[in-house]
Formats: sequence, structure tokens, C-alpha cells
Amino acid sequence: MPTQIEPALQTELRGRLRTARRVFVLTGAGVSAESGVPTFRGGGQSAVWKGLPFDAISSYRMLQTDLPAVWEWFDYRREQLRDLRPNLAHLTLAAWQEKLPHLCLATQNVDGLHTAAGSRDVHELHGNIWTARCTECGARESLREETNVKGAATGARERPPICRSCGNAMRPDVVLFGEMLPAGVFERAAEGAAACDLCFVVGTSSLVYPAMRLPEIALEAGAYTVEINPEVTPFSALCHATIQGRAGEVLPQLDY
Ligand code: BV8
Ligand code: ZN
Repeated sequence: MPTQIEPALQTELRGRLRTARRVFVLTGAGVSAESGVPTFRGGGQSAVWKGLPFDAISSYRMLQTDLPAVWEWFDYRREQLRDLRPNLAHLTLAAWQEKLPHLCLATQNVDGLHTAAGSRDVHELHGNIWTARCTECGARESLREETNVKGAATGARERPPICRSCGNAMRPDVVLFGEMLPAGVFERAAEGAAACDLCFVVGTSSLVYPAMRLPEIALEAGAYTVEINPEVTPFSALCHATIQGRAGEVLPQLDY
């Protein structure tokens, strides 16, 4: 049953979007769910990979102890993503960026689907699964060319890929648990959160920091804050409005 927003709230939010000076949006895995991308915490600490919970395999500790296993995990995720496309949630946010005076979009996702939908200047807080980064010199290389559109490997490189600049091992260019975010990414997103008068938190279980500091900053700056999520989260009670529904159904209903 598609989500129907309560009419008074729909009118309120459309009005706020029409008059907003600066809008800030934080998204999580739920915004990509309707594209077919599995979320992480659907089943709590469910094992997502070879009996390991998500925050164990996507961790700095695992990178230190077993880089090939981390590559296997991200190769698997990239193959899952290979043919997936942005959904109406991504497309609506990209359209809002064209008609709003200012929209700052920060995402916890590494799937690249916001950019694929046409969003510009996306703050990818946790990096991007389609890029490899050298563990030594920091050189980055795209992984998109590694297989053709059918997903068939066209000479996928050795694992871990060897840096073409310095010959050292490369790693997925994503932020793992226990790692700092890339310098400047959080700070630039925080500027957007601190300056906004309307904030949306879409499709996140609201557990991961420092990403979740961003909507807290928006609230502290006095922004009217709305959560869109089928489930209640630890952040729900702090919001001015919560819409329990799927992002791909809710966001288009707020279009003004
Ligand atoms: C750091 C990239 C410091 C990799 C990711 C205790 C308390 C507080 C913090 C911590 C703590 N212990 C440890 C920490 C720090 C830790 C953290 O926050 N842990 C949490 C889990 C407790 N954070 C870190 O480690 C960060 N670094 O703190 O460094 C530091 C200081 C000094 C020296 C060194 C380090 C780094 C965090 C980044 C980790 N990397 N991703 C990868 O993708 O594999 S985080 C990962 O979780 C993803 O990015 C994911 O997006 C993110 C958050 O998850 P969600 O996006 O919320 O996804 P989830 O599945 O959980 O939820 C989906 C939601 O969608 C659900 O609510 C569901 O209801 C909803 N939904 C479903 N369908 C829909 C929908 N919503 C809308 N529409 C739908 N259709
Ligand atoms: Zn290098």
C-alpha cells in the first residue's frame, strides 16, 4: 500500500519548501532501497557477508588484517549495484536542487546513485564504492571500467589492484568503521546543515556518527526538521515532523 501523506502535513511541507531559503538533506541506505540496493541493518546485527555483521567486514580492523576479504566484499556489493538505477527519491532530490534557491545534499551511501540521478556537489560522507585509492600515495582510480555493462569481467584487475603511480596496494575509496571521514567533507556538509531553514533526514537508521551530527546541527540552528523512514528511529522524537513511508513514494508527494 503506497504511503499517503496526511493532507495537512503535505500542505505544510510544500509551503515550507516553496519559501525555504536553504534546504539540507541527509540520506542513508533507505533512499536506495527502492532501487534494489540492500540496506544494512534491516535485520539488526544480521550477518551480511560470510557470517560477519556489516560493521565488522566494513571496518578499518578488517582492512588491516585482510585486505583481500574487504575487496571481495566490495566487489560483491559493486556487482549487486552494477545494473541498478536511481529511483524516484534520488530523482526528486535532484529536481529540487534545480528549483530551490539552495539545496545541500549529504549522503552516507557509497553507491553513487544521487550523482547518477543528476544531483550536483553531493557530499559523499563515506566515500564512493566505484573508486579505488592507493594505500600509500592516495592516488585514486575508477573501478567502473572493470566490467562491461552486462557485469561480465573484462579483465578485472588483480586484487588488491596495484597503484599505477607507485606500485602499492589500493583499497576501496570508502570510509570504514573506525576511520575518519575524508578531510573537509564533514565540515562542508556541516556548513550546509548550520545554514539551512529546512532539513530532511531520509532513509537512515540514525545510528552512525559523525553523519548524524549533521541533522543535529540543523536542529540546533533552528531548522524545521523532517524524517522520512518507514520505521521509527532514535532521531524521530527530535524531529518537527516524521513521515513513516518509503522515500520513493513520499518525496514526490512533497513536490511543489
Ligand atoms: C569515526 C561505508 C572516529 C562503508 C559506512 C558508539 C557510539 C557512537 C559512535 C560510535 C560508537 N562506536 C563506534 C562509533 C563510531 C562509528 C559509529 O557511528 N558506529 C555506530 C554504528 C554506533 N562511526 C565510525 O566509525 C565513523 N568514524 O567515528 O571515526 C575516529 C576518531 C579517531 C580515529 C579514527 C576514527 C565512520 C562511519 C562510517 C562507516 N562507513 N559506510 C560501507 O558502505 O560498507 S557507514 C554505513 O552505515 C553506510 O554508509 C550506511 O549508509 C550507514 C548508515 O546506515 P544507514 O544508511 O542508516 O543504513 P541502515 O541499513 O542502517 O538503515 C536503513 C534505514 O532505511 C532504516 O532505518 C530503514 O527503516 C530505512 N528504509 C528502508 N527502506 C526505506 C527506508 N527509508 C526510506 N525509504 C525506503 N524505501
Ligand atoms: Zn600509489
